[in-house]
Amino acid sequence: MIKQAKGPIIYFGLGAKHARKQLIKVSEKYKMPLVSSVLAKGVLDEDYPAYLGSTGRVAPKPGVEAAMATDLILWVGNDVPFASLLFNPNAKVIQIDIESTKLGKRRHNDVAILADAKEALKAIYKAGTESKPTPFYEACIANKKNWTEWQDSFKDSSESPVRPEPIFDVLNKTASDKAVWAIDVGNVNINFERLLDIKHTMKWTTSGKYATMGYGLPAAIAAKVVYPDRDVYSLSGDGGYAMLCEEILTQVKYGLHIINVVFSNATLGFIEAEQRDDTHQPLSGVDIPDTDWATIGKGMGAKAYTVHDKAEFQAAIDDAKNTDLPVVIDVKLTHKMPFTTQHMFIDPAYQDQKQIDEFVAKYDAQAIKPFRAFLKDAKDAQLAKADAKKSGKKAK
Ligand SMILES: Cc1cc2nc3c(=O)[nH]c(=O)nc-3n(C[C@H](O)[C@H](O)[C@H](O)COP(=O)(O)OP(=O)(O)OC[C@H]3O[C@@H](n4cnc5c(N)ncnc54)[C@H](O)[C@@H]3O)c2cc1C
Ligand SMILES: Cc1ncc(C[n+]2csc(CCOP(=O)(O)OP(=O)(O)O)c2C)c(N)n1
Ligand SMILES: [Mg+2]
Repeated sequence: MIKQAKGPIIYFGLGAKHARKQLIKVSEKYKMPLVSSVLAKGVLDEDYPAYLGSTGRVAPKPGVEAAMATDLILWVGNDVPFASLLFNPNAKVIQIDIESTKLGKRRHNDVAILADAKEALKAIYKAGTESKPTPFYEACIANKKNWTEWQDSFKDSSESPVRPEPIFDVLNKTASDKAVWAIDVGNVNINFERLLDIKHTMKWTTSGKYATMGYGLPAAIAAKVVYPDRDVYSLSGDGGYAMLCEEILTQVKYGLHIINVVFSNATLGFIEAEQRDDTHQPLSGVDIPDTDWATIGKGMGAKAYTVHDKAEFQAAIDDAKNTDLPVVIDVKLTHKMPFTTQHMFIDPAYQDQKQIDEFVAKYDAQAIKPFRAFLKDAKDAQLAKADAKKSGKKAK
């Protein structure tokens, strides 16, 4: 089945976290790009070219588009609740899970394999001969490159209030390879998912199944207690932070040097974007007061900073090295929201030009190309190569 497919992918979850090498070997041998659940971010290094990230509302564009274009999914140790909505409904599924109740639970499968992910992947690796790269495979890799370059183009943006990209650029450059990230619930899930260059040696957590706001601070406390020698960060929106900010007291009481970053945009942003952009309702109950989180943090005994741009954030991170206290960094963030990659307007082949123009202007998306364009380029390149080979043979 894998050999016959035009665009096979591997869709893995936390059940494959001990099978990093096998995922890569199967992907390379059969030329299958990799898409993961959100929680399985970090099983592979972010810069592995065929790893396209996750799929779903918080996911980056390459994973979402590959999931809609694939015709065969090798589904490994993955139990994403809404997965049936995220893929081409006609794609075939080969599912591997260690629990029989998970086989077919989220979506029909064509082949069910009750096995450990690592053992099953080893067997699949051995069973076949190497595949040549398909246009689908090449298009997925080109799509990821385009998306990464587009995101990177905002790293040094001087827009005010500051965008998330410059802040994540500092975190990517300063965090150690052993960093532990405790992520609250909101737009920070989207930004972390898309912008944090994870290494498989790092650890991270969020409230995956229940999406509980306020999770970031307590999770960071647990992380620092379990891993006292690793650098630990909590990343929260201002709404999530407000829910359990008193946990700074616990960090002070137990002398836990945690870097707590608050992304202050004076709104419950994730919900504001759902109301306005996804379901087109009037906004309701989302605005929250802009609050001086640094003063509150200082009041509780932390070292605290308010920052407005990349240089101030860098200075705060540098200065935080000089203290053993918990640290609060209140980032006064832009009100702009990341767009959901499930509702993009970027493809003139089937979308209205007026909507495309509005979308592109709103999100500075001029440099983003739709997956269809990469697929066409890859197909044309393979045809041209085949033609050149034929005419070369004739000339001989
Ligand atoms: C605000 C917010 C938004 C979110 N949006 C998204 C989104 O857009 N997309 C998304 O993907 N997620 C999203 N999530 C997370 C999502 O809800 C799920 O919690 C998560 O994706 C589940 O990940 P998982 O299936 O890898 O892990 P789990 O739920 O832990 O499932 C692991 C699976 O692996 C199996 N397994 C365990 N061990 C083995 C083994 N040795 N071999 C084989 N199988 C094994 C288990 O039986 C299980 O079926 C979001 C979360 C939040 C907070
Ligand atoms: C306890 C709880 N209440 C409500 C929600 C619904 N919800 C999900 S994200 C979100 C807004 C998050 O706002 P904020 O922390 O300010 O982050 P932002 O999206 O603005 O970056 C809300 C209300 C939730 N997930 N958990
Ligand atoms: Mg907010």
